[in-house]
Amino acid sequence: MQKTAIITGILGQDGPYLAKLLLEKDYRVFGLMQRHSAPNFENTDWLGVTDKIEFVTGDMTDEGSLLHLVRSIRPAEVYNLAAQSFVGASWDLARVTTEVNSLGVLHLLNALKYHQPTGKFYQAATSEMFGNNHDNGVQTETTSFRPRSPYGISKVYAYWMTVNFRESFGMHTSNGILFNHESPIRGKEFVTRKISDAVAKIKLGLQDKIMLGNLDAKRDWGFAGDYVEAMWMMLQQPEGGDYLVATGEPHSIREFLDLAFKHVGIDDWSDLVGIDPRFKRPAEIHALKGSPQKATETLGWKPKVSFEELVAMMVDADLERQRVKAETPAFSVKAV
Ligand code: NAP
Ligand code: F7E
Repeated sequence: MQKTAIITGILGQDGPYLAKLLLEKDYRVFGLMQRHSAPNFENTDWLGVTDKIEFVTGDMTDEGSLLHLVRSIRPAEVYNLAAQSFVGASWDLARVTTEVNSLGVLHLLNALKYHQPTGKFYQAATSEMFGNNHDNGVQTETTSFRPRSPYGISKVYAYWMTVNFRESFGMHTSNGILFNHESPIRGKEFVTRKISDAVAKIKLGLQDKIMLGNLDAKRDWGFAGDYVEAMWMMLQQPEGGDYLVATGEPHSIREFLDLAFKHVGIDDWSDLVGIDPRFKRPAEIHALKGSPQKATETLGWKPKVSFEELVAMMVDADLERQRVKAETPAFSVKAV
């Protein structure tokens, strides 16, 4: 029988990649999107899945919409990817961040408990929950949480609520503690895409310089297309669980910049990058390095795309976007 899944956050980065994966596995995919006067389907278009997803309107802050969603679809699997996911904005938007990322998850778990308790649930947890904590330089599933941002704090609540529904009601709920993962459809406010977009424009003479914050922070970056496979694998296990998904390879923003500029033939980028304190965080996470050992051993998951390939893929995609834009004739309106 065809399986049915709900993906929240369908128009973001991970939603379209996961939808593509599930559609290839012959799932019926419902995508929850917020009500927008002008919804942006650019990311689902990029992956060629817009016409295959059944879009439904709802909001993580509106419990009634989630009860209705689960009751009417009765999904086999729910992937909760919706979030106010930008760490940098979470200090100014602490309440919205909490309402969406913490209480929203409680609403969705309750909807499943009441209307589809056998449905399996995936929660998009994050390395931001660890803050600067590590065990001998590495984060694992047993490293304690010490979040450094309202975003990280909101995700810790959701993490424990997901564990609690498993332990209290025997539901199949899982946390994927995912480290940074990127792609050509990453939002432009995140540092990797901000860089790939700017490098493409600088190469083509469309931008002079890029302004950034802390270049010394290190992140464990992987490819979003690889990471959504781990999400699906978690829900195919006999029981729910908590898994860390990472590459185990940290790189600094400086290294990302260096590879991105070199990819377009610019070796010395020192005059092309400026520092603007507005892009620095009130509290920074200095370095992240996750061990995906449990995911590898239990799920059989491994990252496929290397850091170098990821940087090249993102810069190439932004160069191609600019090429297409330049070749598209300007729209002319005929007087009638
Ligand atoms: P994203 O691109 O920011 O997408 C998040 C989506 O959530 C957006 O489509 C957004 O809708 C939707 N959303 C926000 N508020 C909502 C609300 N009130 N009701 C319904 N939908 C709402 O994030 P992503 O990179 O795909 O990440 C997916 C999930 O993984 C997020 O929960 C994120 O926190 C988590 N995560 C991401 C990473 C990473 O490196 N990418 C790592 C660890 C965890 P609009 O499109 O309408 O704005
Ligand atoms: O910042 C530094 C910044 O915003 C990465 C989200 O998906 O991954 C993401 O959160 C680093 C930080 O991602 C700029 O200070 C320097 O150290 O790309 P980011 P993030 O904060 O790591 C985690 C796992 C999530 O869960 C989140 O949802 O880059 N940085 N200069 C900058 N960052 C930004 N955004 N802009 C700059 O100009």
